[in-house]
Amino acid sequence: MRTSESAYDRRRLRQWLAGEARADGVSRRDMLRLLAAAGLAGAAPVALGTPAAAAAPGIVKPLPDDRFTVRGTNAETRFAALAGTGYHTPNDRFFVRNHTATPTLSASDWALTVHGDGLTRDRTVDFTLADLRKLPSVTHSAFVECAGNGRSFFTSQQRQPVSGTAWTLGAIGVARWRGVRLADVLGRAGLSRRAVDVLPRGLDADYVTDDGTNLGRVRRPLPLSKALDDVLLAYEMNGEPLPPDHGHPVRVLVPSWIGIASVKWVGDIEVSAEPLYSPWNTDFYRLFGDAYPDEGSAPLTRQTIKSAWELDGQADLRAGVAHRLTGRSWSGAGGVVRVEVSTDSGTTWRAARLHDAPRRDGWVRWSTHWRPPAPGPYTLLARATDTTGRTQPEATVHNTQGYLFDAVVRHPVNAV
Ligand SMILES: Nc1nc2c(c(=O)[nH]1)N[C@H]1C(S)=C(S)[C@@H](COP(=O)(O)O)O[C@H]1N2
Ligand SMILES: [Mo]
Repeated sequence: MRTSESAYDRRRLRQWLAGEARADGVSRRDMLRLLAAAGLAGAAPVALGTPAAAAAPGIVKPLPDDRFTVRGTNAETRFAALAGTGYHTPNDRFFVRNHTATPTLSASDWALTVHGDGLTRDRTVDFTLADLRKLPSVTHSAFVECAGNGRSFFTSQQRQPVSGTAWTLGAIGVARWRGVRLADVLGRAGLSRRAVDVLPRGLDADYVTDDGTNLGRVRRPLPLSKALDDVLLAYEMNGEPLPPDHGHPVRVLVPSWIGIASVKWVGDIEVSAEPLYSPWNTDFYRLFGDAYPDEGSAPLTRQTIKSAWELDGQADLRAGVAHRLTGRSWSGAGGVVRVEVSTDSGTTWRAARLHDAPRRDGWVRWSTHWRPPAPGPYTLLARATDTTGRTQPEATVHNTQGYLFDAVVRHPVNAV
């Protein structure tokens, strides 16, 4: 289709402008001519000649190699960089998942528009940041975790193909969020008894898929019951104004649900008397595959259960010496009450020591001691159980987009 082709082309050109596309063998003059033809003239290319791996395109904060692994427009936290950092993930180590790029928004110009036929008299109400700050504030510790966190293990452990960003386990962070209850804002806007769905939408650029389809701005409907329960409009993260990459000035924060629900840079919220659909609760964020119906599972909500060692893969550990090894486990269904670890590929298991009380929206830190008996390769395993009795299985049932990986991850290390 012509329109989608030209949208794709414009997107690529914009990527080139941002220094994120390679144009090997094409002269700068030719690129500028293409830009002019696409109506993008006047925009100045940045950082021409920067090595591709230096940064994730569109992410504002620094992404040093020892803290992040850059994956396309996203940055994954390295678990090894969390060792000793405390319960909350520092903002400078918190993973970033961007469909496009972090927009530059000014807090003083920002306003949230609440609208739709789920409001009394179908009105439209605007809230500035100052308006939100006048409402009672709430502080809540909660993880944000991408639905695709752990996706790469479908391939590396289960030999199954999946589409999407090949995260290991670092597409999660826990922060102390401060903001206002969405329920309070909807109440002030005038919620009608007919309201059923709430659709927050980001102010970042339209998302254009790899095949050139423009899906519009990131938006995902939330059932009213969840919206009125524990959802926040957050303006602070770990005691600081929300950083640009995490939704400045205001994001939605949906505790215990998959990350896509927590829309960043929220600009408007539609309140609807009918159920709403967007690509993010139809084509994406359902389970598709042999084990699921053709239309996919119901839209995904709660996160699943996982564990991670605070060690790089293939980390070197000295043989014959006792090491204190640490990690974290979490579950969207209930707090983690038990973590078992194995240092011999799963032959024997023992309990890890837990350092936090179980909390559904957060994680528990744990530790264990291990003396690698002799030099050579070893596989470390960790398996969590939550308050609902759910435990990590040996394998996750396959789904084509690689969501909700919950199986025990095999973590290779080398005793040296
Ligand atoms: N507006 C907007 N909101 C968004 C996204 C986005 O690209 N644009 N990504 C979503 C996804 S898929 C995830 S996992 C989380 C990531 O939040 P973080 O970047 O603050 O870690 O934000 C969600 N909210
Ligand atoms: Mo995500």
